[in-house]
Parts: sequence; C-alpha cells; structure tokens
Amino acid sequence: MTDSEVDGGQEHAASDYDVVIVGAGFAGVYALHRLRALGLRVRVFEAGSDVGGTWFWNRYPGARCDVDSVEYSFSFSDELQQEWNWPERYSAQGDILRYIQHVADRFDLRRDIQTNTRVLSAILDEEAGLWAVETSDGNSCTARFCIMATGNLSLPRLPDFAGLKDFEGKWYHTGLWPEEPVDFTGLRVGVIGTGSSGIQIIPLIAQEARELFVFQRTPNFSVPARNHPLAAEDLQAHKSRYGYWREQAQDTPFGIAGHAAPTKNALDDSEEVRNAVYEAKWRKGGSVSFLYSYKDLLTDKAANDTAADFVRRKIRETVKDPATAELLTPRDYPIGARRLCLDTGYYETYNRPNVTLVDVKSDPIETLTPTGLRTEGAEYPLDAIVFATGFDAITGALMDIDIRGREAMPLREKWANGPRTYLGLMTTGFPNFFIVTGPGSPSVKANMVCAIEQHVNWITGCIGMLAGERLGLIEPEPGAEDDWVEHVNETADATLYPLAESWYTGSNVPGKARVFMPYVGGFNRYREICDDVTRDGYRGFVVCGAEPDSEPAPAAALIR
Ligand code: N01
Repeated sequence: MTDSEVDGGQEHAASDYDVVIVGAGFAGVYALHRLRALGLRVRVFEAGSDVGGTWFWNRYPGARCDVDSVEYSFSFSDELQQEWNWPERYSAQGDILRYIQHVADRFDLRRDIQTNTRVLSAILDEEAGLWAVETSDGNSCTARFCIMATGNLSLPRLPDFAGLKDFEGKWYHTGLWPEEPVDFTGLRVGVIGTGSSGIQIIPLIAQEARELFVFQRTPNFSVPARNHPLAAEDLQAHKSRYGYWREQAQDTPFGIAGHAAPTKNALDDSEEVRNAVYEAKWRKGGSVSFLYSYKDLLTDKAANDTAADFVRRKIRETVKDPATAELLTPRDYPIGARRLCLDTGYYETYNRPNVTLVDVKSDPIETLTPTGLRTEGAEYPLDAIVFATGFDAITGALMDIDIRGREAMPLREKWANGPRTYLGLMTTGFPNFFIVTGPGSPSVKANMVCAIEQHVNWITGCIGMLAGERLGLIEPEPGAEDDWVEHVNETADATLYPLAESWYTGSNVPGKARVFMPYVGGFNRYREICDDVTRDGYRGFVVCGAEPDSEPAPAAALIR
C-alpha cells in the first residue's frame, strides 16, 4: 500500500490506487488517459481478454456502427484523428476494435489495464473514505475514486427459454460472439430477435445457411445504411476541417455534425414535398439523417405517422410476399421511439427462398428441444440458434456488480424502482463514485464517443478540483438528484419515446422497473447544463474536507 498522491497523501487513508476504472471500452480507455495525466495512480479492470468493450464482445457477422466513422471516434487528440484512416462510412466492428487497440497502444495505456478480470463488488468504507474493490481473480484493492465505465449495452440477455440446455446444436448470443469465425454453411439456422443486432446478422446468415428461420416477436423500423468505402479525398477533406466538425457536433442534440437542423414541422409541407424529403433521406442512408427530416418527428404523433407510413410503404414495396411484408411492418409504436435500425439488405433478405419469417407474437416460443425449437403451433428443426435478444441495458452492468454506498446501501436497492442520478454522473449516497454515460444522461441517445468524452472530461475536472482544493468526498445533494430525475422524466414525457416498449424503458427485461432511462433533452443542452453546474461551483453537489471526519457542505462553499 502506498499513500494517496491526490492531495499529497497526508489526510486520507492510504489506498492502493487513486482511481479504479471498471471497463476498458471507449470510456475506460479515455478515462485512464485523462486521469493518468493528472498524475494519479489508476487501475482499469476489464472482463474481456482485450480492450474494446462493446466492440470486443459484439463481433457477430455484420456488426457495424450506425454513426459515421469520422464522428464515432475520439476528438481529444488531433494527431490521432489525423493519422487514423477509416476505410468505410460506417465502420465494421473489426475496424473499430483495431482503432481502440491502437489508441491503447499509442497512449501507452495497456500497462494500467488488467484484462480477464471482472469486478465483483465495490464497497464504500465510509470511515476511510475509500472504495474497496473485489475482482474475479480473487484479489481486492482500494481506491479513492471509482469510475464505472461499464457501458450501456454490455450485459447480454438470454431469455429464459425452456430446453436450452438440451439443445444439441450450437447456439450463440450476438453480444458474446466467439473470436473464431462461425460457419453456417449448409445449416438450418434460427435467429431469435429482430432488433439492430438481428437486422445486421440476418442478411449475412441467409447467404450461408441452407435454411434460415427468423423468429420475430415485434417488427422494427429500419432504414438503409448505404454504407460505402470512404474515398481518400473525402476523408482528407474532413480531416482538414476536423476541429470545425468536432465543434459543430458539440452543438447538436445527438453529438454528430454534418446534418442540417430541420426548420419545419412535418405537417408544414404538403404530402408530396414531405415524401420527397423522406425519399432523399432514404437514398442518402442513415437513421439520424432520417429522423432529423422534421423538427417534430419525435414529439408529435401525427408528424411521426407521416415518416412511419413512408417506411411502411418501403417495406411493402421491397418484400414480395404480402403476408411477410405485413408481418415485418411495425404498427404499434412511433418510428424512432424504439431505436431506429440501420440495415444493408434486411427487407430484401425475406425474398430469398431459404428464409422464413416466423411470428412468435401470435405463436410464442414454447421450448427449445434437442433438435430445434417448438412454438405453440409448430416444430422447427435447427442445427444452430442465434440469440439476437439484446441486453439488460443502461443499468444492467452496474446492477451486476455488488455496489454499496453509505450505510452499506446496495445500489440495487436504491435503484429498485428505477435509476436515480444527478446528471447521470453520480448518485446520492455513493460519494466519489462516477458513472460514465449513466442513466439520466444522453448516453445512447447521442453519439456514444462524444457523450463519453464529455462525461470523462467532466469527471476528470471534478476529481482534479477535489485534489486541488484538498477535498475528500463528493456526491449529489438529495434535492438536486430529485430535481434531475423529475427533469429527465418530464423531458421524456414530452416526447413519443415512452409510447414504445423498448430497452430504453427496461421493458425488455422481466421484472425491471419501467423508467425511461436516457436524457432526451439533447446532447447540446445537456452539455450546457453540466458546464453551468461546474461554473456555479458544482451546484447541487456536496463535498467534505480532506479530513476523514469532516462534514459535507455545498461544494460551492468549499471551492475557492
Ligand atoms: O437488442 P434489442 P439488439 N422471444 O433489444 C427479441 C445497439 N446496437 O442487440 O422487441 C422472442 O433491440 C426482441 O423482441 P421484442 C442499438 O442501440 C447497435 O438488437 O422484445 N424474441 C427483439 O426483437 C440497439 O438498439 C447496432 O418483442 C425475443 C430482440 O430480441 C441495441 O444495441 C447494432 C425474446 C432484441 O432486440 C440493442 O440491439 C447492434 C423472447 N423471449 C446493436 N426476448 C448498430 O450500431 C427478446 N426478443 C447498428
């Protein structure tokens, strides 16, 4: 054990590290880089065998980002963004993984990242003002600060299907895909789930499999990606103004530059003009672009219907069998209220003779069998099953760890009725415990890399402030947290998002509290709120002096 260096190590109990970071995806890697630059002793624990997070685990065929590569990348180093060449408009999983690994090497981060190590618990020792962290290798350590860089879609969900253990074929989850390639050639394959992952993998499996059965419960809207190689001159042109594009991204609701903000409501245009607008977006490709056609697509149901009807028409025009087209057509929720998917040849795949769509809403899956899958009405012999069944999103990876704050309060208990945070960054009763892109922040409703950088920058500033001011513990005031939770809910309730069953609300996980978790007031607005809070002396936060027995006080009172 060595003394903490954060404040010269005089008043605090000694700790192994100043900061423990859980997870080595985009968030953990960048947090390590920033905090190490403060001179802190930082340790990152990563469950996977390498860095990469989401892009390490989701290596299924077709896995690809739905944000342009030049946007879905770090902005903190101009050298990095100038030297890295993205081959395609939307990067494939392998390219993004290579990028994160390059970042880890380029900034010499690996020496502080311990892979193959899962964090099991993080427990606050109130008296010492330290977090005790226990890991799957049987070790434990202490740190003054704990940063959860655990990701929003990192706890895969396997529905509780009867008979899974008896299934004699191979089965896979898209979020836990094996490193070695999987060959479906000549096999009868079943894919369960038609969210973003299913929609990406289905067209590729269809090209290999002898027969593909897609088991769909709820159809999703999807628009074409129109992915293409990035021409060297286009990439160079973007790089020559990278600083400008990054600044532009900061002022958009989703942290992505290059999309002109809509100026009209959908019903301001005639039907003919509107359809021409949607058609142009459809041809250009991209989900952000499509939903940004009009100002009110996510707030006004009548406006939303015009965009939803356009996509429904496209499905009917693409899928030759009318019954299959109808099954693929979402009718029960507004377009964009569930994550709008991005595809390459998804609807066309159902015109192949070897692909069958099975509606498991009207005929639910009853059980897996040794040789396949049985619904209430039919039997499907299968050699392999792919579960594209999603994640326990946003809170899942946090709740998976035994986290206990003041008075040994488990986070699982505090959040039993839904997550409660201030700014999605911290939660009352868990001092010096930060969450990157936590519930109540824009997170998945923004470009994740942009949201991550903004959060890590804020957290770094906060930890640096505590060190500079010789302060000990920081956490939100209960009132600030209550007000923020109310604001997050009111903001969501003013949109169409809560009208859909989705992982945004936790409704995909039986027994999970139904709360719309991301902040949908816009990344730009959110960033300004965070900046204001900081400028106002960390408004809404209380801090203690460095002495272990010091009483919490409003942060502003203690900051010079
Ligand atoms: O997961 P999902 P995902 N019986 O939850 C079905 C990001 N992402 O991995 O809708 C039958 O969306 C479930 O049916 P239903 C992106 O943010 C991004 O696809 O609950 N079916 C649904 O169809 C995305 O939104 C990219 O009725 C069952 C599917 O499984 C998020 O990750 C690519 C079932 C799960 O869909 C999650 O996407 C991939 C059951 N018991 C992922 N249980 C890109 O960047 C679940 N399902 C492009």
